[in-house]
Amino acid sequence: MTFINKEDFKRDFKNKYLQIHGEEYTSGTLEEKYVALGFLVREYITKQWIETKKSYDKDKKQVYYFSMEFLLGKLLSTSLINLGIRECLKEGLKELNIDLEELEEVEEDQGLGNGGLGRLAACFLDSMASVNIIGNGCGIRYKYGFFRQKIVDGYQVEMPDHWLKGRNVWEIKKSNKGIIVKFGGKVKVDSDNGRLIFTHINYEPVLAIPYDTPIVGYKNGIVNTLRLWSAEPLNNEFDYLAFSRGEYLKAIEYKNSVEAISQVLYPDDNYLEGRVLRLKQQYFFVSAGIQSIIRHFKKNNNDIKELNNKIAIHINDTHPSLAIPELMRILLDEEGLSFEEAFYITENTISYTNHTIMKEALEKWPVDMFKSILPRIYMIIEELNERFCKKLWDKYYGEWDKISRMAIISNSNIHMAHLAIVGSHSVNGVAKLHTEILKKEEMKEFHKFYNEKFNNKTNGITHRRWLMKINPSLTRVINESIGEEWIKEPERLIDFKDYVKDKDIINSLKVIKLKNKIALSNFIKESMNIDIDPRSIFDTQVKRIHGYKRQLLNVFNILDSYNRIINGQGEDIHPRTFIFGGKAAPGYLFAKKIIKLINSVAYVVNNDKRVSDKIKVVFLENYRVSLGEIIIPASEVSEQISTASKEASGTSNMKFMMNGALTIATLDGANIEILDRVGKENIITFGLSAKEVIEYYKTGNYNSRDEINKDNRIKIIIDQLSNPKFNKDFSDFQVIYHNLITANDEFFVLKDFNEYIKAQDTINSLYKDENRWNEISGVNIASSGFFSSDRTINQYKEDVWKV
Ligand code: 26Q
Repeated sequence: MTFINKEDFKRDFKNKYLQIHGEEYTSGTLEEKYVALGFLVREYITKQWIETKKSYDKDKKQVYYFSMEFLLGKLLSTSLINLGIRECLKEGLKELNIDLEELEEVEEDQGLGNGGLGRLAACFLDSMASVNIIGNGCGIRYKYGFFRQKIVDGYQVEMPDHWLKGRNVWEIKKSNKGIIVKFGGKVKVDSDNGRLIFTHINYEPVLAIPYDTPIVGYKNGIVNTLRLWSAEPLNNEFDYLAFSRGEYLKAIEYKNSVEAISQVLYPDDNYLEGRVLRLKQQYFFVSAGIQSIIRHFKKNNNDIKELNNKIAIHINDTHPSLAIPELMRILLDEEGLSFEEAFYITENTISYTNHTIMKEALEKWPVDMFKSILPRIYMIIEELNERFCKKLWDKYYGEWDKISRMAIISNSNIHMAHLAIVGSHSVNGVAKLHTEILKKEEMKEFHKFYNEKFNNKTNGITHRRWLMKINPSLTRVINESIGEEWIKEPERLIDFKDYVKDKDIINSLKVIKLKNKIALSNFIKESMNIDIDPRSIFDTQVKRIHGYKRQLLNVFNILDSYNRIINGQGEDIHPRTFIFGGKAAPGYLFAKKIIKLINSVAYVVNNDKRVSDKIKVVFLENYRVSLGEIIIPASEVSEQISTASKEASGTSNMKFMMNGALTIATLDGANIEILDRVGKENIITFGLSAKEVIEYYKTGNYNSRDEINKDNRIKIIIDQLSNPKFNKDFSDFQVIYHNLITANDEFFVLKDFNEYIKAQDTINSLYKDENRWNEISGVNIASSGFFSSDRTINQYKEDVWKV
């Protein structure tokens, strides 16, 4: 029962095609058909969008999710699934000789994010709409998303992602809802009857124009909004400069400097580069977002002091933490509240998620730079800092070191995490272990001071995309055994556990996995011309390339297997295909060398007849949401091997599990909670614990050379790094060598090597019993419901947003 039937749809489609392209659909290209279908679907969505907006009860609390990144991927098929009309449209199109899946392929990925944090924001939007929260996204409409990766001679090459070159059928530009954001200039201070009045003068105005994208809830009639802001020059300003004073070049400079703000997504993750433009991006979207929230709020409410009861603003990491002083600014300078009143409202409106404990990722801005770009915001931060330090003085009188460690401003830097903690009522980590480390290590002094603010919200993923969309055959088998209730209540997937010993189910799981593996093999054959054996174990590590994620450890296992096979000791090694994907930050040399190393090893291994029926290695270029959607359902081993304590949560671990892969994991991030759910027989864990890693860092008692001396296998592998067979350019892997030896192997690759190899051997022996393997696979699927982002969002809703 839906709002459209096949015949009406066919008529609508033909009309839409005619209206847009001025021709009959029969002669059109795939692109033209995609565009017509996209606009038609948007029209269907718009009816529900308007209904949703009308139904906003002005007493009901609204959530705004602020994020520098939203990694949506493609929207057509998930929107159709959520509308409940995908099957109907598919059949209708088929009768018009059009293949829906071919059209879905045409859509560009919306890649406005780096990795986990950006994809999490996208999963959260889907879940908010699906669990009936009025939840809006707020971010930046980057003209260029995350770069496209090409592999040339084994090296990563970055190309621009011009994702808007075709037509974006989803966004709607709201030209009449522009907002002015002010940069630079000075603050004039006057006194009016003892009250200070702050006026921002001589600033550079930037016009923020919103583009709205509909976010469709699952079969509930709800359509929320993702609002992305684009920076434009203020027209009259441009004209004025250009034509009345003839300062043509100045006008062009102004235009360029403004447009630069929403030009490109910064491609760093878990690493901070303190660029002026990045700071401008942050203030730009936060200021536009907060101003528009207040404007909308005041339409329905006359008491600004009610703000925190009607609005919850969530900040995705510290990147949007200027929301705190920006909201303060509006409450102080525009609404005339006292500092205490403004702070009370701000603190109770804003909540903050931390995604990392890596020191090099913690944001800080030099005071001088900050002051010149955001003079009024700086004054507010200064005052927040003074008041906060005063509280610290009262409590910790005499402990000056502690006070300076906790201050928002210290050593001429503004510490954004401190600002975020002080200015919000909730601070959460993204997995149990991560939250514990925040409380006991990284933020322990803040945790002592603000005990009640800290809480855990283990991440999740939307099962609508990461199971229903990408693995329809598995979805069918689940539905046929336990019914469809799990779709609305994903934790009911656990009912599937009763079926995992069933012969027919085990057989179906086998058949489905093989089918998905064949599809991936075909994709690899077409895109890289490499033949892989669908009967081999598909072992996958796809994620950003980073030292702490330890792709290097994975490579060491491959080299060790290679050496064993060549020495005639590889009988127990089951044929395996090692699949990699992921991008390195363009300035992160070590990560780029890891990519080169994987490709060099792939070249040697894939071309050596002695091992080619046992191991294959492929690095798939340009890993992105839509590539993950092909790789994940075809994978059998999920590599989650970060140095314990470093991966805040991980979310690909959840995606693989939900599609029946077995996890080989360190006790890090959400891996621990996967273990808790599946039980130790159904996951393979190895390596140092977080406690041990932290202890080594504290004592400095680790020496990587000891590991090399102890273990001849490691010695051989390290020698291979400089063997011309792997390494035509001798200097190529010096950075890796240096990292392991001179820099004392900061991520404990060598320390965990032996246990990792043993864990890999366990996989080889488990795989021998196909039935047992698939039973474990079934347990993983059945236990994955907890990791639906619907659960996560409901927890935020209850504990943090109080909607
Ligand atoms: C900061 C300053 C300047 C330029 C870039 C950045 C920047 C950009 C992106 C810093 C960090 C990121 C992304 C971080 C990220 O994706 N973290 C991951 O978040 C996931 C969702 O919570 C977790 O599952 C992962 O463990 C965590 O690594």
